[in-house]
Amino acid sequence: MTTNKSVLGWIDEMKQLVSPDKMVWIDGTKEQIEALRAEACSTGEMIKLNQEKLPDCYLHRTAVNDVARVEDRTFICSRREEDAGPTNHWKDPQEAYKMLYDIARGSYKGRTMYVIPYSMGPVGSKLSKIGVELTDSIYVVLNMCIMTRVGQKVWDTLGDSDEWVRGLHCKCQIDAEKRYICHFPEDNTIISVNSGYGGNVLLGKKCFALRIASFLGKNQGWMAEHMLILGIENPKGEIKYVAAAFPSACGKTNLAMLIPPEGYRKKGYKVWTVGDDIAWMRQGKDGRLYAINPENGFFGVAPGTNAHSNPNALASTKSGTIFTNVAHNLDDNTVWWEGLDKNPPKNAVDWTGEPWDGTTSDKKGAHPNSRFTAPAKNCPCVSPEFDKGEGVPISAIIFGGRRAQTTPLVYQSRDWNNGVFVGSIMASETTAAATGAVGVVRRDPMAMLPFCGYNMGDYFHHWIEMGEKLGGNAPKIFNVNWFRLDDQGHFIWPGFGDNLRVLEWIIKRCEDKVDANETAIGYVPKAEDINLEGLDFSVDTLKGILDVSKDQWTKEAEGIEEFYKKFGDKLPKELKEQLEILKSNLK
Ligand code: OXD
Ligand code: MN
Repeated sequence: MTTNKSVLGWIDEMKQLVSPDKMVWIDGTKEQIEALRAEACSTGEMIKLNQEKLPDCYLHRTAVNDVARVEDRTFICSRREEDAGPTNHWKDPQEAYKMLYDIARGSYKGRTMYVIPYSMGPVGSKLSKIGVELTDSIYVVLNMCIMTRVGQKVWDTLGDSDEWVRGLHCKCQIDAEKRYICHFPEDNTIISVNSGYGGNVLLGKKCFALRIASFLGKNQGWMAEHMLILGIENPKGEIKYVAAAFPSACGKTNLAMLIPPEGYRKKGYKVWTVGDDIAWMRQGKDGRLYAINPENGFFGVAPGTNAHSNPNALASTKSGTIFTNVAHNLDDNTVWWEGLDKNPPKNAVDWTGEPWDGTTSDKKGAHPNSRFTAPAKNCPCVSPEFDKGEGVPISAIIFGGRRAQTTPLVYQSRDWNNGVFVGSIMASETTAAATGAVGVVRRDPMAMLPFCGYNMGDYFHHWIEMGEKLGGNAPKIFNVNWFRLDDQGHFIWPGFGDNLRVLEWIIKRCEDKVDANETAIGYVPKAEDINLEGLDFSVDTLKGILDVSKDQWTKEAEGIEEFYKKFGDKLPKELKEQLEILKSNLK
């Protein structure tokens, strides 16, 4: 345990507030985890799955009103409203504490307080940070033990320091009307009440590793980003790393674990997964940008994950995994979700707990945002660098969204500031990862709209400043769009493993090995420079999705101008200039 006074003082204060019947210090040992699993199964909170087919795997169902992140109930409680900025919901911290303490007061009565010490990033790494989460949910404890590094080593590393993030989670009654996910960046504190859904309650993830960490990063000169990290190894054994930002449920996990197309595999190409959701990046001694994945597992979207789309993710879920809100196949006590295979179970229970016949029902068996929480070490292509903590040097930063039109398959920004502009204008059609309408185009700068813990105008400034600091060592910045549709509404680009063809072009550009066409928005590949070998895809079709339409981009520029107005004086002049350049290029 710990003798750290700031930790003990805060736990004591929270204990007085929530009045637990008992307290358990989580040490992350096998014995403790086993005992907690057994307890959760005895109360019905979790279901033990077929231990031969899925060893150490469990199923959990959330309340039906609690299945996704709740952006409209997520608040940044900075002292000044302006510091939360126009894209966040804000609450005055004094009022927020009062409201949350009123909700939390006495809410652990008859329950246990679990104290989870966790490290985001390998324990002890200079790039890592420590948090403590208090929760009354075994499900949260067991998920945190997969998603983060938990245990005594964390207390030992923390020592007497008071540099750690406080996180209080209270399930309360899962009352959607009193659900709040609040962040106090100036106090390193997170309070989440009335939810049991991962993105709202695994406080190390979105709340700490993105919202609080982005604020820390701005003040300390580093970056916390909603990015996967992957390494591409060429046949000579050289590995280049890229970090890529996509909005939620746009295929980050698939890209992070991509299987090279056969031709590439034969030549000796390999892909290594460092992270699938979050990157913390800092300038290294050699001046380059280094990234770690602060997480220790994958909280992936289940539907659509299958042996074709992501065999590595599927393999990662075969042991030690918690499934949330998927269908339960009663015949063999396993799990199923839409898109897993073409054999939905007949004798099953759907994600709401109702009997379900997948062969006849027109209802879904799994919720569209159902998840697996799987240990990273299970992943067949996990990077040997994963646990090292020094970080991997990033050659390219890639932005991407889900756009049926307008945005070409890939383009490169002209320079860093133009790349920041490209990130700032990212737009995507919404998905089921958050509550609200699905399929509506929304601007989601750097895929950080729901996750930036401070004023997004200041966040853009921070990006510009990082570029100045990195100078000639800065990664090159690109944008991709795997999601262009044809007239019948079908995806044109095959995606998945074939995305390596685009990554190869990106790496070649970083190495100055390939030319490009300059367009109004940046550099677009010459169609013949994307390797289509082994793919039934014509160069003409490729030209179609590399096209930059002046009409569409003129409309886009109007949309950007409108969006930029939100930021008022906070919009960096560098981005205003970039917009002017785009407009003049389109004339
Ligand atoms: C996630 C998300 O869970 O972005 O990663 O919603
Ligand atoms: Mn995410």
